[in-house]
Amino acid sequence: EEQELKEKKEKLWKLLCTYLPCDVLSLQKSIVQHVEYTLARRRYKRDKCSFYQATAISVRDRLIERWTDTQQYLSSKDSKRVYYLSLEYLLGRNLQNAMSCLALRNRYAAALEELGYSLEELTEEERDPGLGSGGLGRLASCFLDSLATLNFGAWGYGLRYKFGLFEQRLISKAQAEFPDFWLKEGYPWEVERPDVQYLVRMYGEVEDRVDPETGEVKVAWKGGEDVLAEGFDIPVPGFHTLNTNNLRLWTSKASCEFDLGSFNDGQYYAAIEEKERSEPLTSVLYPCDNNAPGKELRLRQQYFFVSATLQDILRRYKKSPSHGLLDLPNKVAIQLNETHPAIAIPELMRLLLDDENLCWQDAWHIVHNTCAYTNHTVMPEALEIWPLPLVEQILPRHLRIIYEINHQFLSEVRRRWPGDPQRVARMSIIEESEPKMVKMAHLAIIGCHKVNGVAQVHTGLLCKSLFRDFYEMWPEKFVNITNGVNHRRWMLQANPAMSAVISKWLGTHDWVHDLGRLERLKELSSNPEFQRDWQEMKRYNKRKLAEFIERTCDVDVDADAMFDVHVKRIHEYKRQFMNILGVAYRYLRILSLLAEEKFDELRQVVPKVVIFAGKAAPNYSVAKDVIKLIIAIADTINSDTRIGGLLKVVFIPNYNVSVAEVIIPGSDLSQHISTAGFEASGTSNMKFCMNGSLLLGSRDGANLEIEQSVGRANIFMFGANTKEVRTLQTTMQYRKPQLDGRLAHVTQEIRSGRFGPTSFDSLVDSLLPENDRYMVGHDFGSYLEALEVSDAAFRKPEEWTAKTIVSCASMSRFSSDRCIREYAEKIWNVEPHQFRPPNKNTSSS
Ligand code: GL2
Repeated sequence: EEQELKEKKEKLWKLLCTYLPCDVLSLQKSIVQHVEYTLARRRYKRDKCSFYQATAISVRDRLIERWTDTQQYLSSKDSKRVYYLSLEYLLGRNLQNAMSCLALRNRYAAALEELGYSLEELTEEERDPGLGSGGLGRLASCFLDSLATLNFGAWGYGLRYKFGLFEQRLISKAQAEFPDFWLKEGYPWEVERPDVQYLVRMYGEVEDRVDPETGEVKVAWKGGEDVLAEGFDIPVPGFHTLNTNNLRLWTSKASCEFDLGSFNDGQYYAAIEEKERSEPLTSVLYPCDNNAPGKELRLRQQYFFVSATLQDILRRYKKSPSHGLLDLPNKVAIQLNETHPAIAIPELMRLLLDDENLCWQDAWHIVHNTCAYTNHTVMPEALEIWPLPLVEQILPRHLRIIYEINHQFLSEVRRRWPGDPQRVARMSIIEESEPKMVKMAHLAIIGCHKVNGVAQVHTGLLCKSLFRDFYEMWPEKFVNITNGVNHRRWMLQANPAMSAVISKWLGTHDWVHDLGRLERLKELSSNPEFQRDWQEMKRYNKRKLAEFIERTCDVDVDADAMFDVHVKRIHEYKRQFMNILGVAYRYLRILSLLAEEKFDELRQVVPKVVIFAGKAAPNYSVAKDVIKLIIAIADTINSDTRIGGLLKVVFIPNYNVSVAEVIIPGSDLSQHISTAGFEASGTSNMKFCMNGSLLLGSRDGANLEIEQSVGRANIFMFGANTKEVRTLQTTMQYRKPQLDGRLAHVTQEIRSGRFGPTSFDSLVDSLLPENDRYMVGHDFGSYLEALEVSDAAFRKPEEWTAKTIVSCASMSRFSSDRCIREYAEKIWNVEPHQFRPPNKNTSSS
């Protein structure tokens, strides 16, 4: 009997150990069942939202099995894990990505078709989780995708902001912000983990305690407030591999340890209110891009995030009985995405010293060899510094640790450079200002074994100027890893038409795994038939974008015009202002050609649609003025019937990942025109090139490396380089060059009310040489010339098409796969481990 029972059990387990079936009928069943049982909706009611959610949950079911298996497999391998700590992620929509990863896209599309839905329409139901403000957050998401695809055991950690980056609407010709409650309909991709909770303490005071036995002084952190962190997990699938990683996002909850004393005093409501105070901690994402807001809540968010994450990492690590803490750096790599999570350095020290009772040297060895820091900006206003009194108030124990780190570090500096007090002051973590400030970048550099910049020129600036003292001290600590993007999202998913053409002409899909395979397209770049396919594909994408523009901006644009795109956060250094001034110049020139009846020259004008999109931080008034100016100029131009279809200008509202997926494939030319030395890398430049759009770029960030890859003939570069900008910044103060005549004319027209009643005085005044920090005046002439060169190139369709093909085919270096391999080798020292189940049915892939 016992034997029989055992056999029965084994049979049952075998049955249960099979992956969920993935034939079309089973997918349909699972969708309909989720509509009925998970969502409790009527299955016959046609309701896109429910069907989207049910489909998402059905896909998630299939991810979960791989996800739990991957985690178990990696634990059994005892392989080193990577933890990516980022306060921001811009995941984009997940439905199509997950289906493609599972290789089930076609089957789901067929299943839905028979149920009366198209995959495309359901895709539109998904809201973007806007948990980031710009390129840094999107980069983190590309990294998660590549980590899973390349079979690295890696977890992302972040915060589950209740309100993501605000929704931008254009009201009264200006930006208006609305809360983005992305969780309104629930987020079907996440799994709540009520069993994963940690207490995070803030405030309180520290006390020195002498151990009566050893005489050793121990620091105790007492009092303060506890907040509860609870995890929500989102599976991160790899593409065509079973490996599925995890993104764990923390939400703050009231800690359940109520003050019983207050209850008994009849203070029931007061006690609950007090505890509820912790709820707002993860309510909102700070919307500033490349700017450190310096708010108390932000520091609390950062610490809350870091503390919960490190407790979670240590708990997982300690689960294995063979793991001694000193071995942590061999099993765990922690990557700090910017300094936002840099408080991890003293927090990990605290956990090791106070909770694990390690000595300082051991704790420091562990922290230093486990953590690494990526810098994403050299802009002073983006470098995080915290008022020391604030740190002392919220994190008194950490301040003590920071003092000790600084003390030991500065002793080393003094030993290396005796008699150089200025150097000591420059390198200190504490800035001796009033009030004193804590420099998070210094803390991160000192506490980490590697520091990396995100493009060659950017890393060069870190070593030569921003962190020069540190580079002199530890040259081997600094490495460059140029950014990359996930080409599977930005080509395969966003541009299926192009992917089909590429696969057809290469005769294989293998480029999806290895972007280097695209190189073979270069030989075909002048083949007339290939060119025809390519041009048709571009026109198709442009028509889709034109429809989108009609829907969102109510402007009718001609898909045969050149689509010239400038989309990114609105920032002075990104110089959308320069672009719109150039647009105004083009308009005025067309008008003067018309007035002078120069019809031959008019025929030479390339019809153009200039497309802007991007959000301005709500309190960044200059950036909001730039949006107003763009809208004012667009209105004037679009309603001027004299110029016919020669020029149109649109500002597409609420730029986000999904909007980018429509805009980028439909562009001919894209602008990346930051002042040299300000854009650390830029990543949309890579996405545009991958989609057969040519770059018009300044000599900044990754533009320079893109130029090397695509060749000078296939990119339009202009303006001062970083070195020249540096010199100009000092000389312009007293040399005051004359404003370019064309620029002077445009600004005069703006002031005179040609583009509406607002004179935009403060914007226009910013062009005066003494104010022109971003060199708009200096670069304007060469900018216009680059535009002319691009116009001339566009007039020759075959040559233009060949350029776009070569440019796309040269992008292999800019895949996030390459980038992740470099991190793995240069910083993390990790190997991939691919999970292959021994006895599961894996027919789905
Ligand atoms: C940024 C840089 O500005 C941008 O140039 C870079 O491409 C990304 C990713 O490395 O990081 N830094 C930053 O704070 N934001 C960025 O986009 N928000």
